[in-house]
Amino acid sequence: MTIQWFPGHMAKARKEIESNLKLVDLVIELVDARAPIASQNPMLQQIIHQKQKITILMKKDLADDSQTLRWIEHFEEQGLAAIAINANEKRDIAKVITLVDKHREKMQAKMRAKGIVQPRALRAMIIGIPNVGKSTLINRLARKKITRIGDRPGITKHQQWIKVRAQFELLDTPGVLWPKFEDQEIGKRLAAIGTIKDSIVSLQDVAAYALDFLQKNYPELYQERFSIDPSIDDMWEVFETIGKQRGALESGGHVNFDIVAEQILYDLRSGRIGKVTFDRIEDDMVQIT
Ligand SMILES: Nc1nc2c(ncn2[C@@H]2O[C@H](COP(=O)(O)OP(=O)(O)O)[C@@H](O)[C@H]2O)c(=O)[nH]1
Ligand SMILES: [Mg+2]
Repeated sequence: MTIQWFPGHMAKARKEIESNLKLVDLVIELVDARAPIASQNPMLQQIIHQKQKITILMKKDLADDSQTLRWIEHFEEQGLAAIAINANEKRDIAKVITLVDKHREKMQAKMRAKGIVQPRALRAMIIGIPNVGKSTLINRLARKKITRIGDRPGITKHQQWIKVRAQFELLDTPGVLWPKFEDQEIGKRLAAIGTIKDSIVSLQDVAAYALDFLQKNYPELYQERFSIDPSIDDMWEVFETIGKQRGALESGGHVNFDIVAEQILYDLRSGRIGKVTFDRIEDDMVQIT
């Protein structure tokens, strides 16, 4: 699904989340481990105010492990609770539950201190930009496919609580917020990892950006996948070579650059090139919001 973010749409998304926030004790913010800063919503902190938050770096199976480790450290140094997961790994889902449990214990201890003998369960909601893995994580936490009444057209959506554990309840609908699309560089990173739909950015531009990034940051992975010397930085030549290697030709024997771009991005997004992180911890343009 491609979501177009118009000002009215953004205001509505924000309002919806603000009303749901009143129902929860904890916000679970999802970001993409391949771009943990670019994939944050630029206004999340303003929207959630002082609400407790944990951050989950999703798709760690596709991200550069050494960068992921450093990002987690960086978040923790800022006093932010963060973990990285692959939503398809059971033990990673267990880690999410353990982290939420820590917050629940704190919350319930406070309630007990106020004289509440049997504190209620912790309530949480998941928030993130499109494609970050919100539905996947909700389904994994629910342990079975949830069929929501609201998924059928013409039927009013009823919000429901999923009982993840006796003491951990999760809102079944995630908060969907917009990505940072004003900044060109961030836009390219989000497009490279497949978060921003190809229709808004030229496929060839994104693929060229990705190749250039790989040449500079992951020359071995680049050479391994494309069998081209990473020092050849003429993108026309690189596209030509890859196109010929793979037979991405059109009538007349010319290389079809759109097909080449598609193949490069497919290789990248599916992890066939290797584990790659676009937001570099040493990169000082990235700012935690
Ligand atoms: N490799 C990998 N893919 C994931 C992970 N989590 C989600 N995905 C995939 O990311 C895509 C978007 O996920 P989805 O849950 O629909 O995102 P949503 O738009 O935030 O609800 C789907 O193809 C998922 O299978 C993960 O941890 N690792
Ligand atoms: Mg979804």
